[in-house]
Amino acid sequence: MAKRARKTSAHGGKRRSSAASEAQAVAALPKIDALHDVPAFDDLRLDDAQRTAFDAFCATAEDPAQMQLGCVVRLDRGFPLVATEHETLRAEHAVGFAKRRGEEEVLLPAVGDWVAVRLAPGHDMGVIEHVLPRRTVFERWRGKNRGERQVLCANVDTILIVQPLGAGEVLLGRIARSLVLAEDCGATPVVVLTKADRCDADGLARELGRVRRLVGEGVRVVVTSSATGAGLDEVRSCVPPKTCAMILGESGAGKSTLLNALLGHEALETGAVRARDDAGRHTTVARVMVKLPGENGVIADAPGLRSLPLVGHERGLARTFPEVVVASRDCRFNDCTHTHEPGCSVRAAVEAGEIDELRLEVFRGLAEEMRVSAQSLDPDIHL
Ligand SMILES: Nc1nc2c(ncn2[C@@H]2O[C@H](COP(=O)(O)OP(=O)(O)OP(=O)(O)O)[C@@H](O)[C@H]2O)c(=O)[nH]1
Ligand SMILES: [Mg+2]
Ligand SMILES: [Zn+2]
Repeated sequence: MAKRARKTSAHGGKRRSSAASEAQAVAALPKIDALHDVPAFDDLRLDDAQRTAFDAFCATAEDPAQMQLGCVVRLDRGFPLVATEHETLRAEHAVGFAKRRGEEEVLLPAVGDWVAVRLAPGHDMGVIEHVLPRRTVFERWRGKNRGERQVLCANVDTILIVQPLGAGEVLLGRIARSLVLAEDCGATPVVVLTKADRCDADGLARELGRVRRLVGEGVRVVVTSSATGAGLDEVRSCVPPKTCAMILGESGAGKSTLLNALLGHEALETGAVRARDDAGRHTTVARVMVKLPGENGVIADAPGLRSLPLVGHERGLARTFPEVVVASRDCRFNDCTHTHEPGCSVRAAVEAGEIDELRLEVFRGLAEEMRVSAQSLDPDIHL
């Protein structure tokens, strides 16, 4: 079993039974040597602010010589795998992370995070002491719990929004919601329509037309089939070297299968969908980053997400529907919902053919959801 670098780990100092079960958990983790396609330190981009923050942290740390700079490239049942300049190692969280949990917001490391990790001499397990500032962060609100957010990927450049073809209509509402979240965090969205082999030419043209109408000209749409290999090079071209993309979509959408096709071998586990409704069975549980072969970047796989609530994502909404926001500046009422109000310049723009009615409809749905969610989070806010 791995020796700990310090006694002051988040899991340390507890009753023996919990220490023993933690030891079991660590022993059950995939062995580093058995993992393939794990990104190395040089595959990931560190910006100057992050480097400076690491140096500043080391300047105040005990035994700075033990500190290494690394990137979290996997999370298996909560245990981070960290790629440092010198090696790739398992790590746990310093005790501070556990203590502060539940009080103020704590930066628990997510996949993609740059961290300061301590490795004491003679130990093979590191301790993450600090999470460095994030360039971008993709997070989602979980359930109805006030203030509970889950970071899915840090320092992400591109969000690959996956929707499967060949199982009824592509869900435009889901794509729109994903666009808002991607834009909100400052990542570039790309829509990836998977399983094109399940769809005939007419069906494909129809679905592509619907998606195009929704996303407009500014967003790239890629059609792929992991069965025939179609569209794979186009996906690769969305992930240039030193960039990180995250794949986002419902369970069964074909995310892990697409990654395997891009890698050229079965690196990630995949699962059958239910014949009845094409839903997946949440095959992927770990958060895993893989390095694409050749001159390409890194993609983070993630478990399928059923819900993507919109809470306070006004910036993302405005970036996704800029024409609606611009037109709404001339509405008579500040809080115009662009449904029935007199003097609504957004509806006027739709009537004049300047704004697509479909886009306005989707915008209204998402804006209304955000008004409601803001009220349920804070009853004192009435929008
Ligand atoms: N026909 C066809 N089937 C596909 C394609 N891609 C994936 N599938 C099938 O879709 C099912 C689900 O694929 P996964 O890759 O496990 O889906 P996932 O999005 O990773 O699902 P979770 O890990 O549960 O979130 C599997 O049975 C795949 O074989 C494709 O391009 N064509
Ligand atoms: Mg999967
Ligand atoms: Zn209006």
